[in-house]
Amino acid sequence: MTKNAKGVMAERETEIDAKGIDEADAHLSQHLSGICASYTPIPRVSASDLSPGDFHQRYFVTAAPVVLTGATEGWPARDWTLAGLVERVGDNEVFVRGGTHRDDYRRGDKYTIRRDTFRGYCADLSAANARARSSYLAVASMAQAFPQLLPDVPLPEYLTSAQGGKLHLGPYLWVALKGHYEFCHFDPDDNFLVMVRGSKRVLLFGHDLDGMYPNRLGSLGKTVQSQVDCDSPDLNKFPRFSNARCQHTVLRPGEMLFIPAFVWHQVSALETGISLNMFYGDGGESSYLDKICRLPYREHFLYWLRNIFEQNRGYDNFPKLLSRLDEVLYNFFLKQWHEVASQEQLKYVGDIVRGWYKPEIGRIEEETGDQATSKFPPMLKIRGLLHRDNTKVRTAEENEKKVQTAK
Ligand SMILES: O=C(O)CCC(=O)C(=O)O
Repeated sequence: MTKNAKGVMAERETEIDAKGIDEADAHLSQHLSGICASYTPIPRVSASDLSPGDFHQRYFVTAAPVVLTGATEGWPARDWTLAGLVERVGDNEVFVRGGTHRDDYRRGDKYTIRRDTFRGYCADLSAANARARSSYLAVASMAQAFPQLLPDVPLPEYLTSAQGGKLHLGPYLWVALKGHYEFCHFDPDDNFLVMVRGSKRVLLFGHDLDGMYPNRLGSLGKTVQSQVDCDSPDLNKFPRFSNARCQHTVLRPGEMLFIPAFVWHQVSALETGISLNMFYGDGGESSYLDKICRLPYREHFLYWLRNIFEQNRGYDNFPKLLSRLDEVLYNFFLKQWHEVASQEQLKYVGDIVRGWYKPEIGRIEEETGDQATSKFPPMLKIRGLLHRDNTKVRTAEENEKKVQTAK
């Protein structure tokens, strides 16, 4: 056996302590099972027993989450270790979230961001120091941050086959310290979450705006976050959380979880580890848009879209954005999901948006006579937690200086 292979084996052996993981999961799950209206395991199916066509019919079309075991056999990424990745891509620059131990992070309200090298971040993780406990290397675009690793991550057949879909974004890399709590949220895409090393506890809460208390409209971020801390829900503040229906699993190396679009999810790292994910949707020109305008997605899609409009409301170009709504929506759907919206879809969504902003639109028409002037319509922007207006990204030197000052 080569030295590197030995290293991989050693890491695998120490990582799989099934009893410890089950105990941690049981501890975290204890109160939830007594609180939620239902608490059931996410079904697990062996990929060798599930063709892409069957996955499509049984899970994708019905928006039913499933853990696919053995779905990543043969992926070079299955041999990754943190030490091995540091050797290969340690000098690559990454953006690391900070403040992840704080309550406002658990609500998805706020985090800082700093530049580091992958090596620097992993050194903190190995030391399990205070900075590691308040940091997360989350949603790192492999194409941008780790292009050398892209060949190690093939897209699953469930996505690439004729019955598969269209990749929206990713793959992304996530590296978490044991104990990290990722805020509960939903994404505007179907999603495969793949565990490479370590394990994560995943809680899903379906499509449920009422029981999950989304942050107020206009909250920053591409996702919609829940105010509920799923580890210790405050039922005095969030009583309807007791109506939530929870599905849970512990995702282990090599396993892949299908999280349907707009399904609430909360993820906690039971061990330090590496995971990947890819955001996608239905294949075809505009089938994804068709799907999310229908049940069970519609209410969440519209809440998400309204949240994005509200993020743009305070900006000078908001009236122009409303006055050229069809073009704005067309460009937005193309950018988000590579969807080419039809006239009918634009009318359907546009009428809903016009309903939200009727008074503003009335005023604009009075003031401007509804004349479009510039060649290009303004862009509907997702003003993320990372939004440049609000968050300063520190350079490695500034960061180092801050660390030195703090010592
Ligand atoms: O693994 C995590 O911490 C979160 C993953 C996630 O939110 C996602 O895959 O959408």
